[in-house]
Amino acid sequence: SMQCFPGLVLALSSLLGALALLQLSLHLRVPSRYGKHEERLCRPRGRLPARCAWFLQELPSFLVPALLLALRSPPRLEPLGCRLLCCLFCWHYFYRTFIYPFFTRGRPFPLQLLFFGMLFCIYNGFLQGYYLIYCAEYPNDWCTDIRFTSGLLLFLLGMGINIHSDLLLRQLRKPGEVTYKIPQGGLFTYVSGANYFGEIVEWFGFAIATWSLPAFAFAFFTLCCIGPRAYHHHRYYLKTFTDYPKSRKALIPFVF
Ligand code: NDX
Repeated sequence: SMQCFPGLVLALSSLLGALALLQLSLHLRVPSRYGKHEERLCRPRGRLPARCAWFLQELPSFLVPALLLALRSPPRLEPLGCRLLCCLFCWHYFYRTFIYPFFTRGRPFPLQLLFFGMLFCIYNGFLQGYYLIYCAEYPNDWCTDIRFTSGLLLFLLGMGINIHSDLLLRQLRKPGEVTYKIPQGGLFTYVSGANYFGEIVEWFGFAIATWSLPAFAFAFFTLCCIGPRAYHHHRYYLKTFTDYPKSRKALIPFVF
């Protein structure tokens, strides 16, 4: 049966950090080509409806850690922190896999990115799940540690912002519509990338709560991946809408 190999965790986390830097260097200037940054009507056949695409892409991030948690024998009962944290991760991806895709009104998603996105989700789902189920050691009172409680609070706050902002974006369109409008309300009052801001806060909260290398590597990846994307969205809005709110920032309210 499986056991903890600390070297494997270190290697996979380092590679995740390296992928973050690669992602940053590839997409700081040019955005990832999906959604509003995909050239219109190019490769019409190489796409899948947004619903299927997001479902398939994010499913492994839910399934892999959920299976690791369920199948570990003997089941890991101590300490509580490990299971709780693994459940938090799965909870986010339950939303992203089983709820978000069924309501999205997004444009068809490029197959090629879907393929890499799935690989990424398998990789990260395995790393986070494997670490928490097989490697992590927490004192039995971790749930009352300031890192756990403040991290959990940030996680919940970020998740709330992320889900609320996803909802506001979805309401900009009627079913079947694919046009872009100026997002309004919630944190969009302050930033163009409100959903991304929420997601970044969420994963840094998770990293603080787990206090682990894999979780910090993933938070860093998230920052490198969707941080620049928020900036590209912001530039797109400024270019497209002459009446775009002048005081709105790209990612961080009042700052950047
Ligand atoms: N999926 C994370 N790199 C990514 C997919 C692509 O979950 O190989 C990262 C994620 C993957 C990427 C993933 C990782 C890196 C990959 C990349 C492909 C290549 C790359 C694998 C896994 C790679 C190397 C080589 C380095 C390994 O039509 P539409 O779709 O634009 O409609 C949109 C709509 N909308 C509007 N509607 C009306 N008016 C407007 N003004 C609108 N603006 C937007 O709202 C969508 O339907 C919806 C949301 O759009 P958008 O663009 O704001 O968000 P989106 O980027 O689609 O993300 C959706 C949610 C969001 O909450 C975000 O926080 C979360 O997913 N997310 C997204 C990306 C990554 C991630 C989280 C994370 O890293 N944690």
